Amino acid sequence: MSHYRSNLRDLRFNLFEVFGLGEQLGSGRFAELDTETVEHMLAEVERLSVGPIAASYAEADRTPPVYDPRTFSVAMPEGFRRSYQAWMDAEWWRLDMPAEAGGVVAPRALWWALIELVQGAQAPVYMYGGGPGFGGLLHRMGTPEQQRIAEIMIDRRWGATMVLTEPDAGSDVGAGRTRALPQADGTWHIEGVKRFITSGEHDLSENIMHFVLARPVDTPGAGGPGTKGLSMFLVPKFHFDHGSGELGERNGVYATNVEKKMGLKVSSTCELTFGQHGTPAVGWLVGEVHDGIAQMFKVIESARMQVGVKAIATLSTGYLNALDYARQRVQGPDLTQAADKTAPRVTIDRHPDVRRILMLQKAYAEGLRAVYLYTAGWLDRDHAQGSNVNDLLLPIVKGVGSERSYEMLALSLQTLGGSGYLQDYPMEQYIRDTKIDTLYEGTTAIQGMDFFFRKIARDRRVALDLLLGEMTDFCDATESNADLKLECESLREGIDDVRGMVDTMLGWLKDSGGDPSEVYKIGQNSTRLLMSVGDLLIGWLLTRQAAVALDALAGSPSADDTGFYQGKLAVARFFARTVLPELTARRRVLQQTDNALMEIPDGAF
Ligand code: ST9
Ligand code: FAD
Repeated sequence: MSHYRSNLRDLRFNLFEVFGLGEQLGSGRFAELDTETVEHMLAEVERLSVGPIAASYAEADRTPPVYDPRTFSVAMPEGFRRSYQAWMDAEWWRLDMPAEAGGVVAPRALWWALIELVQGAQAPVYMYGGGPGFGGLLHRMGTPEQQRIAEIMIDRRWGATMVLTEPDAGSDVGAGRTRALPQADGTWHIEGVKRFITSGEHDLSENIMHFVLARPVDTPGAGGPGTKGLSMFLVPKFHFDHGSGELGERNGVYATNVEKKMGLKVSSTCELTFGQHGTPAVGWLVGEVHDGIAQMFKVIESARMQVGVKAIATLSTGYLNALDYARQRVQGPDLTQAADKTAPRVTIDRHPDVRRILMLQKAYAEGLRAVYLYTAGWLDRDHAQGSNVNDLLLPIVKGVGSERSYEMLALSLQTLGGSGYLQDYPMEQYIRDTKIDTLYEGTTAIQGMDFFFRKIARDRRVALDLLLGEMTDFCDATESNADLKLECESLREGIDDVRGMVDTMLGWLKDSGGDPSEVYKIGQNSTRLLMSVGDLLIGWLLTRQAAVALDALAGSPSADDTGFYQGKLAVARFFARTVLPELTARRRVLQQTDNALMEIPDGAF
């Protein structure tokens, strides 16, 4: 039986009933899609995910890729190869590519919904399969010759990587020392060592295109310090004919190590060495412009979304596995009959504490799903409205999505008691495979700082106010409904708490002009703010769902739908009562921040 428990019902509820996807279809940019086609896509990708994509999940963990240091090569496990091939052959990845590069234009929320299914089943299938997506991006950014290269990458399904990190340049990408030396023929020779490169070497595709950040030397006007001095280069594993795509000699980029990791073992994480084994690593400057960090952030934005959705997808299957178990496992009497040693034993989902952790998992799994779908939806709305709400929300999808999913997956495992600790169930692998999501693509601390400094302060809080305005409008329109009064009250308090936190932090930022140490107070609180806005968003979206569910219950839904909609009311109320009130305490903690933490002698830790 598949480890993967999908939640297509909730995906369809979000897409069609809450966010009105049906109204976007059949006209304008999505003229070629209708509801029936979209339903078919969802069902088909679910079938693939639960089936062949999930099939090798445990096997690929227990028998991970094998690295051969003599040939610098990596052999992938056979089961995983079949899962990967099933995804690539189905060609759904065309929905993420521009039409000019052979893509099919589709709403972003639909795309990410499909990717939740794939990643919940086995995320590395999507990660290794990212090559055509990189090709699509190259098609947008590259010169006409590079657009041809992009077509080759897509046609031949080449793999691709994003290559930023070095031993001394992790969060601080601008500390990178890998150099790019200009050649007379217009190419560049790349020299240096990169580390932790996902999909850096494997045998799933005939070629791998590395998208590498390096610092040009001997180049007027390029190559200064920090991230702004970095340029982006295409460095293929094998040279190839730029017209036909036919493979040529090996290029001088080699995987000189593959890391042994806590989880996500089937994803090869490589040290890549450029130009140090007797063969130059030849590269081409992307778009013939020295604009590397901005170009790489196009990839990073997509990858941050991917990482958040990966974590959220895993939490969802973790929760549904836990729920199945809790409905079957019989242990202990009902609490009201605890004194009666002859009382009948009940399934553990009757125990208040198990119900508490199940409902918390449901709240975050379904709430975060709504958050990423809402965020993706802004890409289509931003298109029309020109705001930055999608940018604002990316660190929430990535940072809050990964932190809460990891935290909640511990509760999924806990629900199974000792059995959860065994490899008989997928929980321990879920936890190991999800920990990475708080680390790569910018750690949570980096997401928190990005959220405050770039997405709120630098944006002069325009996007944030737009978002909080939508929440307030919702409360105005909904609070007269007695069934949602309590939820709306909690939301209003939460909005007020978030405004208070942001005002205080912006005040510190202003004061830091006179006293630079004031900025430390922001640094102590940026993750707190990120997590708090995440909780507020979840609370709001769960309440929006509850409003839709109330309307649906007023009709005559089927028995299954009745249970589903009642669940939406229950989870919104639970979150409003047990989580949102925490924002007031967090605001207090934030507002009483001083710099005592920074003044503690370093040796006192
Ligand atoms: C990694 C990979 O960890 C993990 C797994 C990958 C799996 C791959 C699978 C992918 C599958 C699918 C892919 C599809 C591909 C393509 C599809 C495409 C559609 N937003 O603040 P400043 C820019 S990889 C946008 O001064 P510092 C901006 O240009 C490793 N842009 O920064 C800015 O200039 P300006 C991941 C942003 O102090 C410039 O940077 N590593 C943003 O110099 C400088 O900004 C990390 O993520 C933003 N949010 O450097 C590193 N922020 O201001 C984490 C900055 O003029 N560290 N820019 O606009 C950081 O993010 C740091 O904060 C830093 C700091 C490096 C940006
Ligand atoms: P550090 O930057 O050393 O951070 C250590 C700690 O300090 C963290 O808690 C961090 O939050 C904190 N910290 C650091 N700087 C600050 C600051 N200014 N303010 C507050 N806190 C800070 N990279 C690629 O380029 N391509 C890939 O494909 C890729 N895949 C990866 C796959 C795996 C499995 C792993 C483990 C890493 C991968 N990475 C990749 C690298 C990844 O992006 C980095 O590990 C990550 O950005 C963090 O860098 P670091 O590990 O050097 O940690």
